[in-house]
Amino acid sequence: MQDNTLQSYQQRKNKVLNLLSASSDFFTNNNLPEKADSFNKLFTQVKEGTFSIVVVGEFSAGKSTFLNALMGEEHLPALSTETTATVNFLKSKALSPNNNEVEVLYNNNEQSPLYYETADKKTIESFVTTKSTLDVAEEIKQVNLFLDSKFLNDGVTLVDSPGLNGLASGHQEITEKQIETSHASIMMFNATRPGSKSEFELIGELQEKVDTIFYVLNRIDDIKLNEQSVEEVVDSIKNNFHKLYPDRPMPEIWPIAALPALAARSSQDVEYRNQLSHNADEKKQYLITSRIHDFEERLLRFITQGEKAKQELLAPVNKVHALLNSHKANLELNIDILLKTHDSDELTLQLNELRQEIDKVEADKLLQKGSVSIELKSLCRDLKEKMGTNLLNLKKRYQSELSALDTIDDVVLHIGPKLNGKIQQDYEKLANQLLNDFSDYISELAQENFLHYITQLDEEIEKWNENSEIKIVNTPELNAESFSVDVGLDQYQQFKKEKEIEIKELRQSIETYEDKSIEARQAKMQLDKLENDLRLTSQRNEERMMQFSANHRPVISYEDKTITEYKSRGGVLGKVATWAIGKKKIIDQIQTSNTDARDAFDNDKLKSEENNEKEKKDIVGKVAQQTDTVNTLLCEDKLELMQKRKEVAIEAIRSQLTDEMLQLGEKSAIENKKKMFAFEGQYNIYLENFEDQVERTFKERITKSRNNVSKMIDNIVLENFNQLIEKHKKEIELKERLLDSSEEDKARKKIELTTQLADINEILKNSYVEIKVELESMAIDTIEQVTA
Ligand SMILES: Nc1nc2c(ncn2[C@@H]2O[C@H](COP(=O)(O)OP(=O)(O)OP(=O)(O)O)[C@@H](O)[C@H]2O)c(=O)[nH]1
Ligand SMILES: [Mg+2]
Repeated sequence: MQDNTLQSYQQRKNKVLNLLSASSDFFTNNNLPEKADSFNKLFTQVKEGTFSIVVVGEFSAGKSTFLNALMGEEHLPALSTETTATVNFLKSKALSPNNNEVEVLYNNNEQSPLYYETADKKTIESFVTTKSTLDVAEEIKQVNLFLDSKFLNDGVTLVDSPGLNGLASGHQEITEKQIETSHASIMMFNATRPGSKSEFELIGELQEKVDTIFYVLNRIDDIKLNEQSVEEVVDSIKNNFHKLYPDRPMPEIWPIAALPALAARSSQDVEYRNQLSHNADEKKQYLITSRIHDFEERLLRFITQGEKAKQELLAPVNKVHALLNSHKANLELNIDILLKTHDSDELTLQLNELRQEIDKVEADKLLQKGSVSIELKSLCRDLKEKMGTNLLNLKKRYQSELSALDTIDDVVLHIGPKLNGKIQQDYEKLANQLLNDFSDYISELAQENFLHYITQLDEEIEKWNENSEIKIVNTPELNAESFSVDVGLDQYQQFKKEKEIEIKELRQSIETYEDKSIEARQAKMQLDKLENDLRLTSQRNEERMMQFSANHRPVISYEDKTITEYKSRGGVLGKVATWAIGKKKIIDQIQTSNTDARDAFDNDKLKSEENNEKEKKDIVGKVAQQTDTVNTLLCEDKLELMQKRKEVAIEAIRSQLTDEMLQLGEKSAIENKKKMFAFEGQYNIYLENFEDQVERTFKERITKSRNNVSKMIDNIVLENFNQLIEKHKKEIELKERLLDSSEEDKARKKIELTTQLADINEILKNSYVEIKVELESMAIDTIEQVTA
């Protein structure tokens, strides 16, 4: 259904374009290029006609998220804190000057625009958000994103604006200015804190400046449903609306949830409910929760069928009618003259009428001159008054910025940098804005009263605007840093550093004591163990020696033994006998004793004794050595005492530091108050200085301009009246000439004029009537709906 409406809108637009080009052709063919030209201008205007819809609301209402949801991708950065810092325009991709998706325009005209191929969030972030390293509100004029979207067809521009009521400076002005140049607006409430006072103030301003306002309640998925239903929130906004604007019809309020809609549509990851990716079922559910579809349909209907579409097309059609008709009347007049020339009395009568007309024009000329200057005077009076109020508001804003700060350090941080130009620029901007209003107003005045001469007037105003910018020349000096409080914080920091070193050293010695204490404990334990070993060894030795007690000693054993001996016989005979029969065999019976066992026992005992002795000596040696070690170490108790002393010392240093800090704090609070007071005084003088200069220059400037413009308009009026008179005179001449011209000439002229008339009638009867009827019968979608 949406695409159908879009299609029929495009068809109608084509018809209007055809009508315009047919009219232009007509004048070109008949040698009237100037007239053809104004149709050509209308043609381009309709073809490229832009229509801007600005999204406004407090910060974090979800404006950027909503536009992303509409586009189906996350192009614009959206964060939980104040984010958007300048206006971003979303336009049709077809309008990109070089097929790039991003165009960054700077406030400083000398800085050439930047282009980026794709509108990804990261690129855009650095030019539009409060997180940027640039002072975005100050440096960036606007960022254009050229995207493919059905919401951006036919010259529609969607505008994301910085949130109102945030902390950052400059945002309010940017948004307010954008509202003034927009054709329609989407007012976005935040369902988590709906209907604040400032929101309704904003609505008041919107109602004055834009014809069409859509009211959208975003973040309905954030409402705690156990506390309040969506409908209750909607009703509470409606009630407030009715209280504040009782005469206005109750608006429709569209509840939506932009974030889930975006999460459902985006091809990239979008964080929602602490989740980065979402499955198809979840996405389906998100779209239902978001309720965005209904509102989108409504918006598209407005763009393609509503007041916007109708006006945009009807205005040029009416213009065609007016211009063709006027030419037609002229033709008819001329034909009439041609037909009636035989009647010279009639012609004389007409000539007299024309002469009277000239007199009337001369009188009008004087009247017009006077009325313009009266109107201008009252305009200047109004503007001066407005200047006064704006200046007061600006001063109040800067003063309240100061009063929101507590310390001079904060002042240095937040206001300090602005003293170097920013405040001055704000004052200049304010003056120049009003100066612009002045010239806009004059343009309007010209539109209303001198429509025929508008190009001439615009050119003059343009020239005059070029060198009219107000610049403050006399900049007062104010340096926030010179108010800085010095209560010896640096010395304190130095002192603190030294003390901290001391504490560190004390801590280290506590640690050494701890180590030592562990060492002593271990040595003592080791000694205990050795002494125990000694005891065990002695015990073991004793047990071992028990087996060597006297009654275990083996006795000596005796045994009888027979000993056979061979002995040589004595004497010669003996010798002979020995030689003959061998030695003499002697057999002895003897008793022998056996001490082997006893000796072995004694031997073992000795060995054991020696072993025991050695073992004992060994361990006694170790005990002696460990005793020495233990004696050289400090005892644990003593170490603990020393540790405690150091801890007390640390405590003392700490409390000294705290005392110093407290004293310093008191001193600095007093000093700070004094300095804040002094600064405030100087600051007010500083602001007033700008105020005086701006007010004076502005007054001088507009008085001078008023005189110039008056003169200029007078001249133009005069000149144009003179032209009119001239034209009448020419008519007289023409008629006089006709009286004398040949019948042949007249016949030729008649044919020429009748053909033209037929052509015009053709256009008016066919193309014009068709589209006119179609447009008039087009159902207009009105926005406001009485539901109360
Ligand atoms: N739950 C939920 N959060 C949302 C919704 N819309 C926006 N948010 C979140 O609200 C925060 C603010 O959103 P933005 O889109 O940056 O709001 P903004 O109005 O553009 O804010 P400024 O640029 O500061 O004026 C972000 O954290 C968004 O994710 C929504 O429908 N539901
Ligand atoms: Mg934003």
